[in-house]
Amino acid sequence: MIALSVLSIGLLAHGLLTVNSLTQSGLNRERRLALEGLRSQLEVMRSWDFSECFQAFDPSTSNDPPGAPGARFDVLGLEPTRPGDRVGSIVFPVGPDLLGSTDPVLREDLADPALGLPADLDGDGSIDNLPKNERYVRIPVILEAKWQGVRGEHSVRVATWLGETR
Ligand SMILES: [Ca+2]
Ligand SMILES: [Ca+2]
Repeated sequence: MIALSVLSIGLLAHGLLTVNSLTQSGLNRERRLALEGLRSQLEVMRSWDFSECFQAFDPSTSNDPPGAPGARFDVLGLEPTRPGDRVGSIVFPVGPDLLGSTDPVLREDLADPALGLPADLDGDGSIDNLPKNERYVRIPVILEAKWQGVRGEHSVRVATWLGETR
């Protein structure tokens, strides 16, 4: 009888373990899809004319070059956390324009360690508070995927730098 109980507990534990590892493998699969989605979005961004990269992928539509994809993107195989939303987001270091425009502008003087700032983005050797939208030689960027997965909401993010490649 004692042996049977132990066996039952053993089977139960095994059953839980199987469910857990199935869930875990589902989560691992989702993470792989998310990272693959971020990698391919980064390729899309790197294929753009670098001088228009910020304008094409920032959240503002008022500065868009023709065909600008914007700051949100889909990730193949993953569902957004809210219906009608998109899984992927692009985050640049933007802040208020001290010269007066209403759209947030690319800034190099922000205290944002996650993006590696402050840092000289226009290559003039100093860090100031002027907009760098029109003149930059490198930009830090964070790509994030946030999705509704097997265990609820999940997200992964990668931080990298974009620069002139030619
Ligand atoms: Ca734009
Ligand atoms: Ca500078």
